[in-house]
Formats: sequence, C-alpha cells, structure tokens
Amino acid sequence: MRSDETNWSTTTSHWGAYRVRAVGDTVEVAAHPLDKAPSPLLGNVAAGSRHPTRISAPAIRRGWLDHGPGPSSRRGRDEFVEVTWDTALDLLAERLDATRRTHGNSAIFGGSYGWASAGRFHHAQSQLHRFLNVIGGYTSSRNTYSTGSSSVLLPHLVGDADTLLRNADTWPTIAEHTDLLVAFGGLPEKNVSVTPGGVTEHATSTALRQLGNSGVEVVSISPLADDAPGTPGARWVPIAPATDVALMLGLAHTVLTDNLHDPVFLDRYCVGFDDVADYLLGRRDGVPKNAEWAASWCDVTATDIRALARKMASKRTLITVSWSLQRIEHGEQPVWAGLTLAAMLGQIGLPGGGFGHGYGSMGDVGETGAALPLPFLPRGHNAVRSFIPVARIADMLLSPGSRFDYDGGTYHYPDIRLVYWAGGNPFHHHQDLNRLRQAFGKPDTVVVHEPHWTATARHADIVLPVTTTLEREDIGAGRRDTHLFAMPRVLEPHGQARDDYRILADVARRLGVGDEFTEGRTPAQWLKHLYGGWRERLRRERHDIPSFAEFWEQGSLPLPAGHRHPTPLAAFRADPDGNGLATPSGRIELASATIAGFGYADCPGQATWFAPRRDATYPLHLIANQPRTRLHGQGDIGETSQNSKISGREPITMHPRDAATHGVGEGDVVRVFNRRGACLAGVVLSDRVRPGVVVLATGAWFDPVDLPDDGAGAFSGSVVADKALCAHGNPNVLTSDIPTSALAQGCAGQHTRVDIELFPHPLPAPRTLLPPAIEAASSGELNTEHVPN
Ligand SMILES: Nc1nc2c(c(=O)[nH]1)N[C@H]1C(S)=C(S)[C@@H](COP(=O)(O)OP(=O)(O)OC[C@H]3O[C@@H](n4cnc5c(=O)[nH]c(N)nc54)[C@H](O)[C@@H]3O)O[C@H]1N2
Ligand SMILES: Nc1nc2c(c(=O)[nH]1)N[C@H]1C(S)=C(S)[C@@H](COP(=O)(O)OP(=O)(O)OC[C@H]3O[C@@H](n4cnc5c(=O)[nH]c(N)nc54)[C@H](O)[C@@H]3O)O[C@H]1N2
Ligand SMILES: [Mo]
Repeated sequence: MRSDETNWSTTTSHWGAYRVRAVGDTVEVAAHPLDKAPSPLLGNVAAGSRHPTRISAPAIRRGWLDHGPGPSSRRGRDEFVEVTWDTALDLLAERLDATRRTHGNSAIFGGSYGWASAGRFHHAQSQLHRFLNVIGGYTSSRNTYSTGSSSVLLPHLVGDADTLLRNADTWPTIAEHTDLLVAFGGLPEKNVSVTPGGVTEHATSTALRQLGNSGVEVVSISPLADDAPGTPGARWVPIAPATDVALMLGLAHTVLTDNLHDPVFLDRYCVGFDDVADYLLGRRDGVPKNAEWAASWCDVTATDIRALARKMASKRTLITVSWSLQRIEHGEQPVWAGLTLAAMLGQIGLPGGGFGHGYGSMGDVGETGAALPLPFLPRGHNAVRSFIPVARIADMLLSPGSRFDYDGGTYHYPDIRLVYWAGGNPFHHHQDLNRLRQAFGKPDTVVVHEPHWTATARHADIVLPVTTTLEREDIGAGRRDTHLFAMPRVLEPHGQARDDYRILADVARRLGVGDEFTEGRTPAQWLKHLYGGWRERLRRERHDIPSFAEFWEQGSLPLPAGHRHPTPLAAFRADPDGNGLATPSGRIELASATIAGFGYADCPGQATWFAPRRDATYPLHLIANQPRTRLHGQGDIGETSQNSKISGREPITMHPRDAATHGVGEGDVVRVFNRRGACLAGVVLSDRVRPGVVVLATGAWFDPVDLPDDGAGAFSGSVVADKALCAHGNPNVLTSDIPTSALAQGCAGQHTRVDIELFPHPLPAPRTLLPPAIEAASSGELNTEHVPN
C-alpha cells in the first residue's frame, strides 16, 4: 500500500457510500471504488465537516434565558448565550416535565420531520421518538413532504401506497421490455444520486444514460429540458407547468375515441371506467377533454397529443409520474390521471408497461436490490394520539383547537407549548417561511438538536450541538443497497458536540427514565445488539451473515441478493379474478366511492382537472425543485453548492426572453417577490427552461433581513417585519402554505407565482456562512468547557 493510500475508511450517506480519511482537523473524501456514478454532493462533505457554522456549545436564546418560556417574536432575531451542558440539560428536562405536567404530553410536538443523516442507530428522529415515547408521548406528524399526496391517495386506488412507491419494475426490466417511456416530470439524473440511507453503486444513473441504447424511446414531459435523461434520442416536451392532468386527459380522450383502450382489462381489473368515460366525453359537464381542449391548457399541440396517444397504445408503454407533480395544489390528480391512462392502455402488471411513480425522483426506484430488512432502533409506543399531516405545522401552531379534514376524518389541532426538532429543518422544508416564523413565535419553548447553525437552529430557544456521522460510529445502508457499511468515527466531535443518543439519555436520566431509554447499553453495545438481531433475522431466511466483529473489521458487507418477487401489480394481474387488491372492490379504483363519499370539493371521486391558479400580478411561474448541488439544505455551505452561487446568492434560471422583458441579465442579482415575501437570487439565462417559467431550487439557507421602510414603492413587499427578505435565495419565502387538498393535506411547495426586478439597493452581506451572535454567559452560567477552535 502506498503511503498516501493509508488511513482511508469507507462510510455511507444519503448520497451514497464513499471513502474518507482525516487530514489534520478535517477530512478528505473520495468515491467508493464500486460506485459507477459518484454523487456531486460528495464535494460538500469536506468543507462542511469543520465549518464556522458548526455549533460548538449548547446555546440558549437570550430572551428565553432572561424572561423564561413564552411566545416571542424574537425567535430568529435574538442573540444566543453559551451555557454548559449541565445547565442546558437541566433547563430542558425541567421544561419537558413542566410542559407535560401542566398541559399534557400532547402539548409537545415531536414530529421532527426531516432527513437527518444515514446510519441506522444514530438516526435522529428514531432517537427522539423513542425518547419522547419513554416520557409519555408526543403529538406526531404523518406522511412526508416527498410523497404527501400519493401516500394518502394510493391506498384508495390500489390498496396500499407501497404497491407503487416501493415496488417499481427494475431498470433491467424496463431496458428489456419497454418500448416507450412517457415520463411526466422527466427523469432528472440530478435527483438519483440520493436514496435514504445511501446506495453504493448508483446503478440508476447508469441505467438512465443507457435507456436509449437499449431501444427505449423516452419522452420527457417537463417545463425543463434538463429533466430529460442524458440518453440518446430522448425527446423534450416543454409542457406548461401544472397542466399534466390536462395532457393526460387529452391522451385518454384520444385513446377512448379511437377505440384503443383495453375493455377487457378495464372490466376485469378496474372499477369506475364508466365514470371516467363520461368525464372524458364531457357527458356531465359538457366539456369533452379532447386533444384541442388539452392543448389549450398544456401548450402541446393537438396533433402531437393525438400522435403520442396512438403511439402509446401501439407499444409496450410505461407511464411515469415524478413525485414533484403531486407536490403542487391538487397534487393527487396527476397520480390518479396517470394511473387511469395506464389502466386504459391495459398494460398495468405487464413487465415494463403500465404505471410507475418516482422514477427519476429517488435513486432506489428501479434499483435491482432485494429490499432486505435493515437493522433498526425500536421506537416504542406513542401514548398520544394527536397528530398532524406533516405539512400543516404552521396551521397547527397558529390555530390551536381549530378543525381540519384529512382522509375522510375530522380532527383538531392540539395546543402546542414545546416544539422539539432533531434531524430536520422546517425553515428549509416548509412553505411561506414568513408565516412559519410567526408560527414559531407561538410556543413557549423550541428545542433543536443540530450540527449546524441552520435557520431552524437560529429560531430555537435551546440549541444543542450534535455530532455528524463522521464523528461517531454507526451502521448504514439504503433500502435496496448492495452493501451494509460500518461507519467508523474518523474525526473527533466538533467543539462540545454530542450524539443525539447521549443528549437524550442524559435528559431521560434527569426525568427518572434513563434505563428505559438506554436499556443499559452504550452506543457501541447498541450497534452490536441491533446487528445481532438483524443477523438472526436474516439467518432464519437462510442468509449467512458474518459476526459483528468480522463485519466491523471488514468495514462493509455485501448484502445477499435475496429474491426479487414479481411486483404486486404483476401478481394482481396474474390472478384471473382480478380482485386481489386491498381496495373496497379488490380492483384498481379509477373512481372511488370512498373518496367521493368524503365530499371534498378539491378532491372528487375520480381524476379531475383543476386549472392552476393564475395571478396576473405575478407573471412568472416559479418551480422550486430539488437542488442539483446539495441534499435539501444539507451541504449548502460545502464546495459543490457554494461554487454554484452568484455573488453569494442562489442561482435562478430563466429564459432570455423573460430576462429581456424584466430588464435583467446574466449574473445580475434580482429580487424575486410576491405578496408573501421576497428573496435575492443570481440570474442564469437558459433556453432550456420554458419561457414564463423560472427555476429556483430549494435549499439555500434562509437568511431573513428585516429591512427598514425606506418608502421605495417597489420595495414595499419586504419592508414589513413579518415579510422579511431572504438575502440568500430560499424559494420557500415565496411558496404558499396551502395543502394539496382536504384529502391528503400534502405539501404543495413545488410551484408558486412570482415577479422579479433588479435589486435596486446595496446587497446585504450574506450571513448564512457565519454563526449568529453568541455571547459568553454571565458568571453563573459560564461555559468553562468551551475552548474556541
Ligand atoms: N418549495 C419546496 N419545498 C420543499 C420541497 C420542494 O419540492 N419544494 N421538497 C420537500 C421535500 S421532498 C423534503 S424531503 C424536505 C426536506 O427537508 P429536510 O429533510 O428537513 O431538509 P434537510 O436539509 O435534509 O434537513 C435535515 C437536517 O438534519 C440535520 N442533521 C443531519 N444529521 C443529523 C443528526 O445526526 N442529528 C441531528 N439532530 N441533526 C442532523 C442537518 O444538518 C439538516 O439541517 O423539503 C421539502 N421542501
Ligand atoms: N440532488 C438531489 N437529489 C434529490 C434531493 C435533493 O435535495 N438533491 N431530494 C430527494 C428527495 S427528498 C425527494 S422527495 C426527491 C424528489 O423528487 P421530485 O419531487 O421528483 O424532484 P424535483 O426535482 O423536485 O422535481 C422533478 C422535476 O419535475 C419537474 N416539474 C416541476 N413541476 C412540473 C410540472 O408541473 N409538470 C411537469 N411535467 N414537470 C414538472 C421539475 O422541472 C423538476 O426538475 O428527490 C430526491 N433527490
Ligand atoms: Mo423528499
């Protein structure tokens, strides 16, 4: 071994496995040797590991320390005071106890949504939920920002969301069988280096590049050319945003009126096609959903729509819908309409045909791995029943006691007094951040565990510094991964950072339930314990798994290929009775009596067209999609992400024609605004976005500036304190906090309407690369452990 090849270890992350070694106080990273398409996100790791934004010591918000718990508009504006761990943990334990005694455990919101880090034991939400369960429970959150509409809708249509979300046809099956792949939302390669828990080989990237060579014709339907996979012959259809349902209905109309649909499949395997046909033909509303009608909405010509419909009916066709399409208002509809169109073609359950959801959204969709069980930390039982659909956080905090609808039920928002977050960043993921700021002013106490001074940490009262995966030991793998990794510690914890586990164990001890939480195990003993249980489980399935010592020594373990079963829809089709799904009819529900019975105006009982909101005041349609250069907000301070910034602002991509009408040019810093707020962004010109559409990816750390009222007319949107300007370019200051519909109450943050103008003022200095103002404590609280580094 050459001397410069020493000290490397392997580890894993949501953007894949990689090699890493300590160099002085930081790390050097390199691609994993088995990785055929290493993620560009690897470039963020080194600079992030010892960045000035790392939190060094426990910190308390000045106002909370001086005045005690209570609502405050100073959250996100106050300075912090560093305290000792003992002080912080005493205060935290006292607050948790007082809250549950006075208001009950339902007053603790512990949903704590977010991606945290890879690693099965130190998974932050599992740790926090386990802890909160041990102390009596918490108000939880349901579903995800990722698939908020689909996971509520799909059980009504196919019996179980996992039928589609976790059981896709593999890329090799598609390469072998599919003739035509019609991708609504495209198949963007930028997204597929990411998989929860990681993926070692990144086979999906390669598969996307190879599709054309395998004879698969790809039609990428998206406002953005770059959503088409980089494969020979892929065609871009630049659809108007939020009009996919119109196009799907137009295609379905041609299929029906040309008599190209499959009546046998519809009759045997589906219910509700008569209602669909009535709707397509306009029998009830007098509006036939023909190709001309569709063209008037989606801006694809009627000729093209008819030609595509006929082609789809003549070949093995796979219709895919990206998750982004269900992250908009009425996001249930593209999924339902796409499934309906696929059912009419009669290919659902045939290899390489039918309907897919999430190809190009996540790296493991289409991967060949076996989806083996992985080791996991038991979370225990939550004794509190109150919950919210995850994206209703601001509504809950702002309107305790008020009523909400969800999937056929009616519920009330609990009165939350303490918000506890570990492993997520609501000031990244939620919409209408100025409204979220108001909402975060309501509770008595906000607690955040974070490695970094994210906007969420800056909006907390008690901020506890945690280690990163590189600073602790863990075990990690993704859902269809090829390997399980030992994740060794390669760096000392930064400053006084501690593991979430140790923090929670120390609070549990203060509350008299230390042993229930820890079961008497150290982290190292937990790793062995979780691995041991997993090994036993796989052994019963006749997989030979080495001992923990051997695994840890080797650093990784190839996972058994396992057995890939036919997809649930293939099995469904193989049953001649065609009623094996867990829906009321046992069949695919193209019309659902259950959903119709809920009586929601914004989600009727079959796939329905809703025109997107047009707002003449704001002429541009903004797409806030996933960032190419980082994972959400994670890594925004790293090199790959920073290299993409323009004068320290997030890039906004726009068509040269729109730039000309707005009097802005390449590299200009502009103010992007609407009635909810404003942000700065740096202009990138491209004819690869549809005119009228601008793209500002999510994830630039929120940097709210309260600007003085200088009376400048165009500026008035951002002068009100509650309408802060984000000096960095976070699109969620613009997006609206509306649900997809009363059915799913999902996140609708992918789209909004905006205007832009040249920023007429001196640029505020970006502040996200530095920590907030932190004071040394007065003598009693002084943090003597802290040695600044
Ligand atoms: N406008 C708009 N908004 C969106 C979307 C969109 O399409 N448009 N997409 C949405 C989607 S799909 C998602 S999934 C969400 C993602 O939203 P989040 O998952 O909340 O975003 P992350 O930046 O991944 O936040 C994870 C945080 O956990 C911290 N962390 C990492 N490891 C640890 C750990 O071990 N312990 C602790 N305590 N903390 C840790 C990281 O530093 C980071 O700040 O965003 C949503 N928001
Ligand atoms: N690099 C990177 N990869 C990621 C993530 C990340 O943060 N960074 N996040 C991961 C997570 S948590 C998730 S849930 C998935 C999300 O996966 P998706 O939600 O599918 O990802 P997005 O990039 O938000 O959207 C995909 C594409 O849909 C297109 N699109 C938007 N609106 C419309 C529309 O109205 N019609 C049509 N036809 N197309 C439209 C956009 O141009 C966009 O590029 O991505 C995962 N992958
Ligand atoms: Mo997501």
